[in-house]
Amino acid sequence: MNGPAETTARAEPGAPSAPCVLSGQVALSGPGRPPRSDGHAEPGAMAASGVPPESQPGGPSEAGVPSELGTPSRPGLPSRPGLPSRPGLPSRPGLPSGPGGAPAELDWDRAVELIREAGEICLACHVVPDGDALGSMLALAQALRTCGKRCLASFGEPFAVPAILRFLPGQEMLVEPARMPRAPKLMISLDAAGRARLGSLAGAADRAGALIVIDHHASNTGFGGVRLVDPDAAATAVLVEELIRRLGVPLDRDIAQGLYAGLASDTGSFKYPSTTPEVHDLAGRLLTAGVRPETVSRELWDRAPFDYLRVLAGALARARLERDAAGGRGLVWTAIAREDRRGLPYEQLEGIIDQLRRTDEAEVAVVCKELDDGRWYFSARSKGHIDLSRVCAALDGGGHREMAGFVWGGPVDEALDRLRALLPPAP
Ligand SMILES: [Mn+2]
Repeated sequence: MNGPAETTARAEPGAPSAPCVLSGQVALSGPGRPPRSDGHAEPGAMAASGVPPESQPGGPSEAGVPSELGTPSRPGLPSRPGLPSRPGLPSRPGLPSGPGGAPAELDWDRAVELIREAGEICLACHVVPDGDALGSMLALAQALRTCGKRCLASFGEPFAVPAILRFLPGQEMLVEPARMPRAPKLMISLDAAGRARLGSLAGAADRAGALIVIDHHASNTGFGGVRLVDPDAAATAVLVEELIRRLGVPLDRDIAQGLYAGLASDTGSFKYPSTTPEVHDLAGRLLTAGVRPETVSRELWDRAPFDYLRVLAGALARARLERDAAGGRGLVWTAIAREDRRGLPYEQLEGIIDQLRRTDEAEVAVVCKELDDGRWYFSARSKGHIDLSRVCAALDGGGHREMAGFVWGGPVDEALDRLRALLPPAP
């Protein structure tokens, strides 16, 4: 873990002398920057504290449950027209704001204003951060540092950056949650659908003089005084990029890297239906800023210790196909007990579901993974015909239609029986 590293106000080396718009004037778009519009992907549903992003509030709330990447999406939403390239403009006519739509123009303005006035800014993302949570937070932290702000970034215990995210720049700004101010003057919450998702930092959020919430989960509970929440955004990174743009901070490679990690994570490597033209536009701008997509992909998904191959082989060898399950649509599942892990950390098991869900004969894929504490985490995927968020909600978990999960304290077979019974019959 990175040691506590309180950053003091300083400009990013090589940054322009006045990279930020912090005095109320407008921020011009960078030269050559294309007009921008938001992605309109389905949000990730979110969970109570410590539960993977595929789980919803109301699910189990233990910290230490790993996160799963990606957010499936709801196709067919109309795209929104491009946003103005300058902040402070009147709100866009005809565009929704508030719950269910884009953030209100007023909230963007208030966020920029609060940041402008702040000396120190505390950032927090959800516990057991994924690529979007940590990537978005570190990108914003670096942008704020460029603006000359003292910036502390953290997340609730367990305070450990997942191995696959250790390549993200800006981690020198991470501090242990206990070192965050008890009552920050300005706090920004990222990718957390509710205060509980901030874990041990929820209290600091409650006590903050001002709380800006940046999130894209439909299940967002409505916390925070200034809400940059857009359930149609493909990732929190999409919203952070807009905030950074409104602050007038140019995207450098390190900032872009965090945003790209968020975007790639929550679109499943640009494979989910949340992958809109706007998502690719943003990805293009991030590549222009210097991101190497092959590097990010390799770090996030395409590397593992050799033992992983053995663990994967075992999980695949144990896989069972139940063609008659789910009303004949089929279920494929496997289980990975702690002793099957060969000492690999739990987080290393994240990609195994992606192998199982290839199965043509099964609409539903499930990987049952034993947690370090002996409970089991069930990762479930469907191909869209079955709404797994409902199925898993009935088991005290939750998530999205195509990606959901739940934690189970009893025997695996018992959970599988319950799950089978909850899968809908043939149409
Ligand atoms: Mn996200």
